[in-house]
Amino acid sequence: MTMHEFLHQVSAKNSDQPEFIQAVTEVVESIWPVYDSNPQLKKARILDRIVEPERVIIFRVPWMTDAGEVMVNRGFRIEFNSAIGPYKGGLRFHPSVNLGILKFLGFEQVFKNSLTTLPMGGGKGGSDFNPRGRSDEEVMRFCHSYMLELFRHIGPNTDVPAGDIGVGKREIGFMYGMYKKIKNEVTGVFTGKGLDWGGSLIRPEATGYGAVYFADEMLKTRAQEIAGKTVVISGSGNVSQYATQKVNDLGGKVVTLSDSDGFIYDPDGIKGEKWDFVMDLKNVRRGRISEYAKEFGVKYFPGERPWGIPCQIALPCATQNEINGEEAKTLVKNGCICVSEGANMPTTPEGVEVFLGNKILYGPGKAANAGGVSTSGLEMTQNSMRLSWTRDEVDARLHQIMKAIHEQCVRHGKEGSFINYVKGANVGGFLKVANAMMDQGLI
Ligand code: NDP
Ligand code: 2IT
Repeated sequence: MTMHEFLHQVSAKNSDQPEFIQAVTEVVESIWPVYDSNPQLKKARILDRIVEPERVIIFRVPWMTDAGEVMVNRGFRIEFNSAIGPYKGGLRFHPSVNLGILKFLGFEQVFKNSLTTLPMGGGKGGSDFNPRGRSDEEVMRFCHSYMLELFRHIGPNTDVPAGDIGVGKREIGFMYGMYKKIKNEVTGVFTGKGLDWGGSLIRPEATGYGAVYFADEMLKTRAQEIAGKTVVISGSGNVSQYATQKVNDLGGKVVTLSDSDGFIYDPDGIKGEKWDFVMDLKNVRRGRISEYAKEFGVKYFPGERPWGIPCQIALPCATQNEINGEEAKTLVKNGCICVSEGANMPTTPEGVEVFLGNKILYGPGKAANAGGVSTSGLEMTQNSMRLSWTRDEVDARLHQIMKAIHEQCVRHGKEGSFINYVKGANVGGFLKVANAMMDQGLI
């Protein structure tokens, strides 16, 4: 079978799942030469098996609003691949969530987790529940109901969920609490837990910090550094907040943040009390980024994305397909030399082509944002040992893992003097999982 025949088959089988087809196409295009030259992998039909989740769980989540109205959402967990460890990956609560989006995220997670150097398989889950505007009590009732079904499918050695869009410490607390009550067990079944109940230092920071560490590693290959550079960031949630903090620590200047309603542009940099304001706005008051513009008298661009603002470094940290081909061209034209993806698949295939074609430093999400799940792996280790490492110890391990991921990308992605991080991440992530599947036979 040729690559095109294979991709055609995947598209035909999943025709209602464009994001999943997009993620599979990117991986398969990268790894095909390796796959095609290995008759054993082909005979074992590793690719046919790797694009099929081991298990998909879909369930009803009924809950009640504060006003007494009955609501029904759809819950999911995709247990994609356990060849190298328990299923591991976040839960997303967002109205756009559907089977195809979670399958794309679960598929990416398989390769990402493989790159982390830790023994974690890939999974993802979530719901089309929209937490926006809901009270804490409503969110609690939803999370409890969600866990009343999910509990039977997960476990500290089976499947370990965490956060993603719309799921942070609050939601994990409610879900973990219900799991503990039903199972009568205190275990590391979730990561991203609160510090007082089994969480790890640095886990909240890890994805944002990791994406900046990865950018730093990429820049070093061209004798460049973050200090003195202007950085454009999208989103204003967990990943964006700590990416901003780390850029500031390293002497760069972050000039934008966004949410789904628009972006703010602060040419003086989002730091100090301005960063504190964002933390309070987004994590305590759960308000909109437009309030930043009012508070500090800067420009707000409703309904727009920040990619038209000139920068040397771009960190997309909001959601999938948030940089299209035109926006990628604009970034490059304005002098952007480095893109490190905090979000999962934020760049469309046309955008990726622009970045690779212009040979800029382009770190795809499955490498650049792997610091989050890596630190989740470190949280699992601490839970198993029943002890907690210091902030410095976890941060040092995170930093070391990001360097190791970068090295794998260089090893598998070198094309002359250019490093194709897309190819490097996909081939590196694939080989470990494929070899593990070969060792375990036809299951
Ligand atoms: P949060 O929920 O904390 O923040 C998400 C941010 O992105 C918000 O500012 C949100 O704006 C914005 N956003 C979400 N959906 C859209 C959309 N459709 N269009 C425009 N803006 C949108 O999530 P995280 O920061 O945790 O996650 C951000 C990205 O990072 C996701 O792609 C996630 O998969 C990825 N990621 C997260 C990891 C983690 O550890 N949390 C690990 C690795 C990757 P609004 O409030 O208006 O919705
Ligand atoms: O996309 C991701 O890697 C995450 N949302 C984090 C997953 C995790 O298990 O920490």
